[in-house]
Amino acid sequence: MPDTERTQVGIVGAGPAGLLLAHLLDRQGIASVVLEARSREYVENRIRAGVLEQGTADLLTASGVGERMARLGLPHEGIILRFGGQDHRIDFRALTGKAVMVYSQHLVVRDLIAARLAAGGRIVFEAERVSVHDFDTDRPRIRYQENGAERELECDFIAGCDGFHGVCRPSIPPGVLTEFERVYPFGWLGILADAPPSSHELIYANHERGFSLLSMRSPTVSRLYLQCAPDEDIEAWSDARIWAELQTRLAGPGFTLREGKITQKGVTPMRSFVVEPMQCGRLFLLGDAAHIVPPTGAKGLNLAAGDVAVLSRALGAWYAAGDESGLAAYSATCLRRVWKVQRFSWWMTSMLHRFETHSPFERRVQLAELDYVASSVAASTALAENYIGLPFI
Ligand code: FAS
Ligand code: PHB
Repeated sequence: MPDTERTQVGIVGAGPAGLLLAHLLDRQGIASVVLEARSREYVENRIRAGVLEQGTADLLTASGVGERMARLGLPHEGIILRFGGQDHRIDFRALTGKAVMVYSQHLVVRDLIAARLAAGGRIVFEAERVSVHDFDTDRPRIRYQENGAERELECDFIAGCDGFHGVCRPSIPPGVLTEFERVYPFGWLGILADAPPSSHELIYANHERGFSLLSMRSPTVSRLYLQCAPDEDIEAWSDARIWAELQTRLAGPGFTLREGKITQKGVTPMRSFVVEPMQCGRLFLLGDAAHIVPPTGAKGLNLAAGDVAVLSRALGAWYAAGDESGLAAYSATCLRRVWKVQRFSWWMTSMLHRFETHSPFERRVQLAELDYVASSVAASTALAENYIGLPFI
């Protein structure tokens, strides 16, 4: 017989969604247990997103985990669109009064793990064979193995925060979910390099040879991406070849791209994905478990934070007053924002990447769209208000 433990909310996954949810629930006096398949060392060093919307940064600060972000985060008041050999700055502060925070996802994860453990929170790392059960009843259960021992977690609710390849979404019976997907004919080859960022702000470049992005992680670490085939073999890309391609695609007026030691490289395929609804009985899906966006709009992590804001509020109302309305409306509330963010991420991706299937007419229309965004206050405001982040609720 497995050892049985009881909590209020069982959370599968210690990425940004699962950890932020556990943190916000704890601040409402709601107990949770987080079950994570990987080691603490692995999740704390997994390099992914780099841009926090104003709402996400404010949520971290307001909930008491923003100290290191305040010290190391880089506030950014705009981005640069580079096309046709020219630069066009989108001024977030002037257009929206807001900004974004460049702060690496793995540091958000470290900050949240530290806060949970300092508060006595329970995170089971290297949990194996996690499975979810009876979420169509009021006594859902999670089974797993810890150091080879069978365990069972009894809870009131299960939060599926286990990412795109997790176990929770596939555990929902056939016929309940509808999937929406668009797979893009390209991916991103991303690098981390010990090179001071060559620009104070992010540069999104549309070049004849393909898209590239200059981002950063700190005053001494650059994060750069270039569009590649979705199944690109990273072994075919020497450091010299990567830098040469970035030099070509990021060439701009008065711009010099500083090179340095590449410390990490990888290829990420691109898709847009949404599942409806984002809940089934007492199982709720959050973050990448429910939706994936192409990273062009810097939205993946921020969408996860939005889902957490909605569910943590709804669970708080249920425990405080038995109010079920927020839980019943969880999917509809999240999906309104999810689809607007999907649209923006699809639009940024379509506008900035080279499509081999584009006719010469479509290529001209794409360049005209960039020119319109760069030259119209209305169009650049629309980009800015989506980039800094739509309201969570
Ligand atoms: P996560 O995937 O971060 O976390 C899920 C967690 O669940 C993981 O720790 C996983 O180990 C765990 N898990 C999975 N299955 C489990 C099981 N069966 N049992 C227990 N635990 C399980 N977004 C951006 O905005 N900008 C970017 O540049 C960017 N780059 C990315 C690069 C890559 C390679 C990937 C995969 C994603 C990238 N994203 C980016 C998106 C990414 O940041 C996600 O949106 C973000 O991690 C979402 O957080 P979570 O929903 O918590 O999912
Ligand atoms: C990053 O810094 O990793 C990053 C920034 C902006 C994006 C995507 C990725 O749109």
